[in-house]
Amino acid sequence: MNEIEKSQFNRPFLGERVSGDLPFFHDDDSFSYAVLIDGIGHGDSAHLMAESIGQELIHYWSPNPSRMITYLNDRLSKNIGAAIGVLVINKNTMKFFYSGLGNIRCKIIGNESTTNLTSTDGILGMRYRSTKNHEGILRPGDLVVLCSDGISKLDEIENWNRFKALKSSTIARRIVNKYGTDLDDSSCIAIKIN
Ligand SMILES: [Mn+2]
Repeated sequence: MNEIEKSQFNRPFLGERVSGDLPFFHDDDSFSYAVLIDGIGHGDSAHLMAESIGQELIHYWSPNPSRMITYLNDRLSKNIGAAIGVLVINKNTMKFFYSGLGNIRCKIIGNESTTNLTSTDGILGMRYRSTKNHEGILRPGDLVVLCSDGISKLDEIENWNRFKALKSSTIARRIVNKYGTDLDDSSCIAIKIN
């Protein structure tokens, strides 16, 4: 079985104590999940919003991330809004599904090519649209990166092979430190298939 090496790094808006981004992971026997939530605004209010969405989400793990986002949207209380990206990996087959709503980027850097998985335009809880599931197969050597919109210029990275040689924890931290802005929460999930 392939090893799925997952890490995240989360840096608040400059001067804030807490981040309104919430990257986190979950595993069950068959599936490995990675979730990135970007609560609207920043500081304490955005942080609490992202936390409350995360708390709700843990009741709806499903191999179908688009369905997870729909369930979640239906159950959120008013005045809660966020962007969200959900990646689900089948640990036996390495088949993945990704679905996103709002400004979350998901990039798969393979040995031969790089794929950008688009998120559907909208805002969880406030401006819902049903989201598309992207699917594919992950292979040893692949790197998956999920980023909040505090990270920019990811497309300008040309030498991904240098990143791929690093540990996932180093990749996530480097991407935030190098490509994150001080004027938004910046977070990154890095997943290496070993
Ligand atoms: Mn943001």
